[in-house]
Amino acid sequence: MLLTSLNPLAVARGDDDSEAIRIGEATLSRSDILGAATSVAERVSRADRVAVLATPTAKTVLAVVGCLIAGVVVVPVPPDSGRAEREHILRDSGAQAWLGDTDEDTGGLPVVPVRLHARSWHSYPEPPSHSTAFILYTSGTTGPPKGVLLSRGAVAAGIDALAEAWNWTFRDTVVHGLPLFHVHGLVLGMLGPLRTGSRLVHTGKPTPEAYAAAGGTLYFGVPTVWSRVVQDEDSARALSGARLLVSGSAPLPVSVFERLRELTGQAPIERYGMSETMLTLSTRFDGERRPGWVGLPVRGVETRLRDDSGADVPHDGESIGNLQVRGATLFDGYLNRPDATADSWTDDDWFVTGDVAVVDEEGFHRIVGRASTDLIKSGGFRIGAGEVEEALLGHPSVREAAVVGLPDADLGQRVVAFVVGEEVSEQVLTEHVATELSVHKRPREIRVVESLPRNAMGKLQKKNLM
Ligand code: MCA
Ligand code: AMP
Repeated sequence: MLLTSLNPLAVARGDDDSEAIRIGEATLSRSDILGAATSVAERVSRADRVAVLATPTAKTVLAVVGCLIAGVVVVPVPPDSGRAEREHILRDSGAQAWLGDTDEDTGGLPVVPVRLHARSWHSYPEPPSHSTAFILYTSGTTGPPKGVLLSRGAVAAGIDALAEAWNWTFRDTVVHGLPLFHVHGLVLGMLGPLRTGSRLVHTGKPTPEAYAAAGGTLYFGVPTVWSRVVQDEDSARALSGARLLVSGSAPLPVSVFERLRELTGQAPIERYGMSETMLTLSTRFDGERRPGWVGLPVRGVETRLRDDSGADVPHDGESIGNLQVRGATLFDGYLNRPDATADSWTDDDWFVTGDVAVVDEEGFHRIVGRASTDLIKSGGFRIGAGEVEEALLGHPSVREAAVVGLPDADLGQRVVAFVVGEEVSEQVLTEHVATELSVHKRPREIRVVESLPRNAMGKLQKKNLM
């Protein structure tokens, strides 16, 4: 078995004709996936990179796997991405074709059809492990989202490290209902099952009822999903027979951790990651699970804590430092952004996560928060305050805007916009952001103010808005 292979089907095990993936209305066996995805590979193989409209459907699975088979870079496009965001993703990535519905805004790209029943058994050589598998767009504190370059080797290493930490095997049935355009749903949630040979049930929306009905062994969710599960006690109890309940993408409140343990009889696994690093820290299937803590570095990853002057921060369970990581799961930089890429690494080649953390004597990590208040996590989605402010300023009624993430019991943080302007309509502005960027980036609240808090130099004091 090639550990660096990213043809996920190269490590298929078991019965090729039984159900491998259930998603939307479709069920696919491994042999369905291999045949139909290879047929996609034949149609895209002359391209370098293509856009895949990442709806939670069988066609997305086939499009992604087909590109991986052919060695063509996949640029997942969030289905709800609005005009400005989609235009940016398509232009910045240089995508040459569009795999997905044609009644969408395809940015003028030629459309390559994905057919569920097409079959090809052509065999493609495995591309080098350093070649790019995905360009994933993710928000920064300012400006439009940046394209994260993830190599085939990094993706494979990331999945294999989690397989080891979670004892994840072909005996598992993975269940989740996460979007297929981020690492969580796409890499862990879709390629993970294919590479480990486990079955996948994608529930569509990640509702408590759908999770309860899915009958899985390994459940993935963002904290918002788990917080909704514990409010539906019957659904939560139905998960008692699962092997592992895994939470990540944002901090899991201790109260939700405890409630999950009470209702299901098992403590959830918490793990930490980023689009740029994939998953780097996790508690283990056979190790301690401590509420509020995300565990140990996964295989192939190292971490360190540094203070603002670059000095080591002691691992005493209390001292807070900037979390830096390095290892096999890291990205290769931001597309077209050498400046941002250079800023993200230290001189001695550690990636600066932008998260602050503590580490205890046993090497257990707790994420304390982010160094910048301008990156918001809402429902597990990463949202840059700057991009929302820019979208708001693009509306004629807005003169000034400041966006912050305020605590929210359901979403972790909710996007709140403070705006100065004339004849501001909250509904119009919310809609404007939802259609320019994407629906989850829309402010959940707009507060119209006379002026924004600024210091004597005129610099915005966001802390005063939080
Ligand atoms: C509301 N809606 C609108 C508008 N307002 N539609 C258009 N325009 C509007 N103005 C509709 C939405 O389309 C949607 O409809 C519905 O309202 C609910 O939207 P929303 O409130 O945003 O969603 P939610 O139901 O509250 O979603 C909660 C969620 C979601 C399911 C937990 O936040 C989610 O999927 N999060 C996962 C994020 C994730 O995977 N992050 C991973 C990145 P309809 O229901 O009809 O569609 S982190 C990562 O990858 C790293 C590596 C890691 O560590 O994992
Ligand atoms: P994204 O690039 O969308 O994956 O977002 C990455 C960010 O999500 C990280 O930098 C963290 O701030 C946050 N994050 C991911 N997992 C966790 C976790 N288990 N606990 C706290 N924050 C997390």
